[in-house]
Amino acid sequence: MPFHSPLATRHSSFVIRRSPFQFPHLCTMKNILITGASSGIGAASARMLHAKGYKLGLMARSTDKLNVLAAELGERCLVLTCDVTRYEEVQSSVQQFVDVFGQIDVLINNAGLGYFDTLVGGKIEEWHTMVDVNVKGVLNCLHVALPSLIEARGHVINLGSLASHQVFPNSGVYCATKHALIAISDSIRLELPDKLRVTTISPGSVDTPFINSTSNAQMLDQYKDYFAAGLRPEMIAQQILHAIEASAGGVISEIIIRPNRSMK
Ligand code: NJP
Repeated sequence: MPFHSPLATRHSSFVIRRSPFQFPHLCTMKNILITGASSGIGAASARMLHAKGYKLGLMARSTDKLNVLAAELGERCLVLTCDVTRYEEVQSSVQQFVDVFGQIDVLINNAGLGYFDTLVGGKIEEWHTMVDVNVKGVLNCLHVALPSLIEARGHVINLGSLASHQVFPNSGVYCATKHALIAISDSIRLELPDKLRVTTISPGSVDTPFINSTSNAQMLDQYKDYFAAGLRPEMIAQQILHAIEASAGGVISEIIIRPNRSMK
């Protein structure tokens, strides 16, 4: 069976191949589970990865949006309705994915949200939800997927943020949740260096519906143009693809990407 990879270069009628054994993961790095695939960065990543031939598990709560995306993409997609804060739902989704595709080669922990507010004005339910989705949701997915990922010598990609590295006003709890992802990524790297690759993708503001979660009307007004002028989600998808496909030569531990605010 021909081995098609980024290392296989077509010259008119023949294909130059390198031995799969030199780069064993390229033979199997096919099945990608994306959380938060119904919108923004997750949906853009699904489109880009699908175009490259990967098989995808599309996870989110919004079945209708996932179905629309899956219909657009066609075959090689599995819709997995799942709230990442519910461990049993994550278990069931991961099981379905493994039943259909065999193993998880890449887990993209992308589902997340942020509510902009001051510490004094912040709502406790919103703080809890950010911790539940951005931290516990990632841990739920990691815990359930780890055995399959290890078996596959796979790759975990965590969606961090500039807020993983610095604290911004009016988003202190969000920043805390994104700081936690650095610790989670580092612990994977330290404990499983010969079994898993791990990459943290840390973007600045990205033009997605992300900011629309903010319930404080004044904050929404203050930030919405800032996010609208942010990075395109396809730019983040491109970094995810790069992290997956570049891993033949080395592991990309982290990509930090900021909007080019000098552009008009
Ligand atoms: O946001 P959005 P982004 N269970 O709102 C899903 C980080 N980030 O693409 O369940 C399962 O378009 C939700 O699906 P649904 C950010 O922190 C962003 O911008 O159907 N899924 C949707 O698919 C996040 O980690 C910016 O509502 C749940 C997705 O999450 C990641 O990028 C900057 C869920 C959110 O899509 C993607 O965000 C930055 C749950 N309980 C980092 N709750 C930025 N946009 O500026 C939510 O540095 N989802």
